[in-house]
Amino acid sequence: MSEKTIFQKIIDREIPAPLVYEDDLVAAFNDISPQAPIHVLIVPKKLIPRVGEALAADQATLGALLLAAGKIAEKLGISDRSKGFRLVINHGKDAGESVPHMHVHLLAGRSLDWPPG
Ligand code: D5M
Repeated sequence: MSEKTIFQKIIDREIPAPLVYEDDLVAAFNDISPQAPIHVLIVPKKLIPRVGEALAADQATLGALLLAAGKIAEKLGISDRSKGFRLVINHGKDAGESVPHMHVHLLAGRSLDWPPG
């Protein structure tokens, strides 16, 4: 059995982190190193190391991640088109992945550059 990821420890309540959102399949908490005024990480409770390694059996979990993003945005008052938010998933070295437990970054609260760096 490999070592739990830092996100698994948060989900299993072994490391304290207030949850912004939780349902049967996903949990969300604030990023420790925020890149925008709002920076939430939405994480599957069952480990998927990275999005490109997700299986057909993970389909419901992948959908739950995006549905959770919409609910969190609504709760935070950023779902109106006059505000808005960005979702980011980093897969691998070139994308800057640092935690091998798939997660969706929800970024908002400022104007975000495009293309990303
Ligand atoms: O993003 C991994 C993200 O995880 C990065 O933005 C920092 C964040 N992080 C790392 N440890 C923690 C803890 N303990 N709490 C909250 N956020 C954390 P990646 O896409 O892999 O580069």
